[in-house]
Amino acid sequence: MSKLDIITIPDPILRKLALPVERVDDDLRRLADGMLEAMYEAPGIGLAAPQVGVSRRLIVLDVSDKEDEKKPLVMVNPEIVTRSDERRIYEEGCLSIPDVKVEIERPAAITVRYLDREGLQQELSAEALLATAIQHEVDHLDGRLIIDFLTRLKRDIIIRRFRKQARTDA
Ligand code: GNR
Ligand code: NI
Repeated sequence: MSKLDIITIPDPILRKLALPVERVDDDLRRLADGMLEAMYEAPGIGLAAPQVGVSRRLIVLDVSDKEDEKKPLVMVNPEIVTRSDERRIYEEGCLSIPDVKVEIERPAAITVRYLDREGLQQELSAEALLATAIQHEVDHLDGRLIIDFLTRLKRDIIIRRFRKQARTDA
């Protein structure tokens, strides 16, 4: 597949509710592989389909250390089914909002149910960085971004900056 571009704010695709994937077929696996490639190249630890302009419920992740072997994860129609009462605060970045970091408090541990790349249902318990990353990616599928955790003033300042930049880049 030719290289996928990662879109940035204020592209409206990032704000749409992504639709469920209806079939896990070769086309979908090709898309997932392209997303993994774009994620590793960026580099990032996760990527959601809307970030490559595809409004479908598909995410890819890899939180392994870069010296260790790769541990790619593909999750189709992910659904967070349990959330711990314990919270953790982590400074998150987003490939669709370059150079912006936001401290976000989320459940420290979750269980996520999803279809794997063969279309089989899986359930995974995650904590630490993986739990944070999965929640960040599922937020993308619902059109939610890390800047939504800021005050409206701070969010609007960032959006204005990217809008301006998009005009000068064009
Ligand atoms: O690469 C990424 N790093 C990251 C760091 C902390 C919390 C979440 C993330 S996900 C991000 C890639 C991205 O934008 N995925 O949607
Ligand atoms: Ni992101």
